[in-house]
Amino acid sequence: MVRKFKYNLMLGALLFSALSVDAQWTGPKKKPTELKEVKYGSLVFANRTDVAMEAFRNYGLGQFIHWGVYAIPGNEWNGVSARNGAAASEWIRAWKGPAAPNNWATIYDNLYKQFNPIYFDAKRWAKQAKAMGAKYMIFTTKHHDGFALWPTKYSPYNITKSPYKKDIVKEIVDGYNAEGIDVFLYFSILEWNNPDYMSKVPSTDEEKTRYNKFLQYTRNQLIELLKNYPTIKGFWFDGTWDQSWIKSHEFTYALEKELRTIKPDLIIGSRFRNDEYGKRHFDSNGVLLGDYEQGWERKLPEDISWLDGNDWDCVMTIPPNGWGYMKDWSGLYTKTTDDIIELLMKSVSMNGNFVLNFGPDGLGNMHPGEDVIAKELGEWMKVNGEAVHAVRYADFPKTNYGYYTQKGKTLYLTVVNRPNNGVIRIPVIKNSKEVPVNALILGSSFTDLLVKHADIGYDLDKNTYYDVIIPKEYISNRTFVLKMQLGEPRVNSSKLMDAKM
Ligand code: JFZ
Repeated sequence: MVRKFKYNLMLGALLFSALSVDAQWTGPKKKPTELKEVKYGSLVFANRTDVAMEAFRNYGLGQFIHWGVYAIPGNEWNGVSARNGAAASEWIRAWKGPAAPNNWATIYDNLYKQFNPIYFDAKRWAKQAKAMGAKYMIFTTKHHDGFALWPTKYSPYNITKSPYKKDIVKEIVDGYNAEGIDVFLYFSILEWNNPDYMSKVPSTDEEKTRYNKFLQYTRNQLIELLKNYPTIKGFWFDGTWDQSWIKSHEFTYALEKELRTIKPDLIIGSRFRNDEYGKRHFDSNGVLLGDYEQGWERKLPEDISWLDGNDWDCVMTIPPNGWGYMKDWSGLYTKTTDDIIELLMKSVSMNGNFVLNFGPDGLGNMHPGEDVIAKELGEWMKVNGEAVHAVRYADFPKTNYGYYTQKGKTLYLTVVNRPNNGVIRIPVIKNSKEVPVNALILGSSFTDLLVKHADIGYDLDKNTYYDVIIPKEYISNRTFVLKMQLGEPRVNSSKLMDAKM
């Protein structure tokens, strides 16, 4: 028993270290020292400039929803928590360790017979997402457990066999589209309970036949999704790290090509496939494999230079790591609305989309903690959304006050750290033709702040400084946004100072 438990812990450690190997793609990039011939590399090659991709760049904020039969247990079973035995709440089928029920996988694989989310109303979720300021959403059509939330022709393990019966993916797509929100479909390649699936490279003839069947099944389902839901904007792939898939580079290359032929403006992230050397996310020459970097999961780049000009998204949980419904949030650090706002602004300030995850329960309601965050974030977005949507990186030196974003001649500074002296001192790069000329605080009556050239001269890099004065009377209890217009510099200081202040 003890030995078995240790073994399971080891398995868990192995799993986590495998995942942290995955996470290597999310640091600054190391350029390959020599170029290789890559046959199964990128199918995109240049940053796309079509309408769909431009829309992607303008989203700013998105919503992720992880929903499936794992919502029924909500990370526990008969009052016993799976916290120490499962990698995450939506991973509960893989629950190991002494607390896991006997025959747990069998129990889990029968949960669909109880899946009946009587309170599910896609329109209500979509309205909430819209009020929160989300411009796109990503929905789990099928997670690692293999249960399809749409009536797929290619597997009996789907929503029509549940008491709910109706096509949830269709309800989501229609409900969100009606609110003007674009929909992306999350799709896990790997399946835990599919007899044709295997994680290792198939070696015997029998295995090869079986795995080929699995590959065809995957292709059929993806084409089916594109046909059933023609308004979707893209796929968000997952579960692509197993050797079986990695060694299928010829197949996955052809499949990506086929999907892009069916829908030329389809958006696919870098988590779909790898090149013939097994390099994932980026090929062996460092070229992005897809339309955007899809590796920023629960973490953010530190600097825009880490991104090499690529588009990207950051997907983020509210609890530490739980994507599906987690009934019990106690004893965990769950992110606050302020945390979320900061992560959002850090993302958009580096041209990324921030996608906040929700894990609704088995009846179709969001977790009460998620409802609170959606409401508070929505209130903030209502006032400050213009600093989030359709903005770009602003080429101003990094500042400790917060995060810049820019839209044409408008510069936004989301102030996370309000200075005690009321002076927001903005460094402007040497010879810049664009400096702040006026400023207001979004959502306040302070519409004409004092903006002046800081009379401290140039620093040794010949940068100069502009001061925006925040009135003492302005009471802020949350991050606020300075909106500034950029214009020609009117002053020319000749002073020189020693140190940056
Ligand atoms: C995957 C899933 O296993 C998880 O359940 C959830 O759906 C999430 C969005 O995606 O988890 C991962 C995948 C990749 C990494 C970490 C967790 N990674 O690259 O570090």
